[in-house]
Amino acid sequence: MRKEVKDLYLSYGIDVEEALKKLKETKISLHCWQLDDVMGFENSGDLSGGIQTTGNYPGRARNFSELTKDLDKALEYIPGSKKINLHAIYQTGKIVERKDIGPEQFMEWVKYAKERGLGLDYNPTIFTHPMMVDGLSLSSPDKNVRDYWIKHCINGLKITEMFAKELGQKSLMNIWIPDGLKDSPADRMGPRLRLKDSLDKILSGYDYDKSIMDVSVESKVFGIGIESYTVGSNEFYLNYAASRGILNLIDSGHYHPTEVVADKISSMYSFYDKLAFHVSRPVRWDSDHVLKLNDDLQDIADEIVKCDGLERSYIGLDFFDASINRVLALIIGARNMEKALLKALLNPWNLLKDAQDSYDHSKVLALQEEIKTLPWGEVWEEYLSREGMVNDNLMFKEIRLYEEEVLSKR
Ligand code: RNT
Ligand code: ZN
Repeated sequence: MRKEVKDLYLSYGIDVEEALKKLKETKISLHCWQLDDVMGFENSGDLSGGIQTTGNYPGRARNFSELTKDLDKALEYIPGSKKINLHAIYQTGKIVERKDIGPEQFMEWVKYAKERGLGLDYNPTIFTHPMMVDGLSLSSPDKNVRDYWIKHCINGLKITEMFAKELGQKSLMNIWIPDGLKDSPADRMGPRLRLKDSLDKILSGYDYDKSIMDVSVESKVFGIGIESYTVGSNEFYLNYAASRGILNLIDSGHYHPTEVVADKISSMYSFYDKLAFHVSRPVRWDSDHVLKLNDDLQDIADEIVKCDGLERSYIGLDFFDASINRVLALIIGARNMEKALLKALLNPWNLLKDAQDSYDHSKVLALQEEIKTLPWGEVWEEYLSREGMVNDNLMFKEIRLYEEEVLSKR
């Protein structure tokens, strides 16, 4: 990186070294499910629960060894501190019934993470399963169904706590359920009260160590085939999380297209100490396209940085595209998250804030536009080289090679 670049940023009051340090320390949780189209290792059949992968690109990882091989490849190109985000369906060894999945089913993952200095996060898998009767789980009118998934989640708390203990890194368990209705509900309240009760039973079902792990709930606006009513709506989970002292997870694909997701972050941090994210990219009905470095992503990164939220956020990614090289998709999405955070860390927020507070909106506009052309790309290249990683151009060529040599032979 040229000295002129550092000096230029310094003239805006920005210390490039400080920005690079913060970026390197910020943990990004890489979702393993981009690599196998959310299939997992249970052979549970086609994905269901209002989510869908489209495309049939060759080379999908079909088991633990292929998935970790692809993950290792992706890790070679994703700078900074990383965690891996797992779902219950990625249990290994002798496959057990979903409700019985416990810490033993994740020891291979712990070994994998330990060897690489990675953290792990966990998600109960409450979709693609026969006990999702009529598509319902924790909000089902059938007590057997609710109890089944309550047990699955209580075991999840134990798995998550084990991850945190074994790896010495904080861990998140996130609960997302697809429960909802295709057409106008006759009863909106009943399912919500049942969901509330089920969540209470989960949280009181195991006394997990709150100093090393967190639990979050993830709302959604609608799903495919679940267009008219989502039990776990935004208001439902916001209030649930606030009243129970747990986290609310913001999936950036789970709001109405005209809502500005980034605007929610400062509102949330006004009342919550910590926040969780699934950073994604919604397109039409789909909430899970690969992250692009677009304004939506930049706004989210800017707000996290401005709210001093880097250390108070669980930043997870959530997209799944089966129509392109899956390893490349994971790398590009993760690199874009890092790029957005870097750009956010290099922006002179204090100057902008001062201008706003002194009613100088002309200066706000001028400065906002001026900083867009600062040479952040050169800082990005520097970051990659310090991390021992090749640039985007070479990365693409090398992943192409991996595709020829490994993925296309599957
Ligand atoms: C679905 C939710 C959920 C899943 C993953 C697989 O709409 O975003 O987080 O994508 O858990
Ligand atoms: Zn999500």
